[in-house]
Amino acid sequence: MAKLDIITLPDPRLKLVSEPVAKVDAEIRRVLDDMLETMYAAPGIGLAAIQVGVPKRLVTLDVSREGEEKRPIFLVNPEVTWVSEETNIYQEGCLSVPEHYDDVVRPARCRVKFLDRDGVAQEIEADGLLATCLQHEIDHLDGVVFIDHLSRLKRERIAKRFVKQARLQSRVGTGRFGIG
Ligand code: GNR
Ligand code: NI
Repeated sequence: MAKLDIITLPDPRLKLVSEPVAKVDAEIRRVLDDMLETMYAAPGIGLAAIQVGVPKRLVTLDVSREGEEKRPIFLVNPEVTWVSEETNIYQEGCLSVPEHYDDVVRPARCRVKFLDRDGVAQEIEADGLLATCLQHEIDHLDGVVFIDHLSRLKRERIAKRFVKQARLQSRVGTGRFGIG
């Protein structure tokens, strides 16, 4: 297994619509295993493949609590098949939007069909944090980040911060600024 680098805003790849996986083979399983290692190391409770620069419809997830036995879930080509009318508000964060957290309104429960790590079709019904995280990850597969659910003012404020930070980083790298 290998730990991969996680891309952050304003990387344009976060806006890509990821491609469905044709066959769950050894190469796909290797990407899933590397994603799980990357997610646990971050640490995060979910990860979409595009967050490590792979535009395929792959997700890893584990909402087990610290000290509990780990319960990793691998999802290939996940699709939301049903959402509740009832909504829920969670303070969300994202490994691709480090250090920003805000309330997001989403359906409180959902059903998701997917292929598991062995390529077998599964369907799960979720509520609570799992339902939120599933929707957050499937959003990533469609190029949507949680800040897209916030008001335009909040979204643009956060986006601007990351553009500014990226500009500063590139200047340090070229030695034209600061101590770089
Ligand atoms: O680690 C994560 N925590 C989290 C908390 C609330 C709602 C969603 C998430 S997902 C996030 C990891 C991540 O960025 N996945 O794409
Ligand atoms: Ni995320």
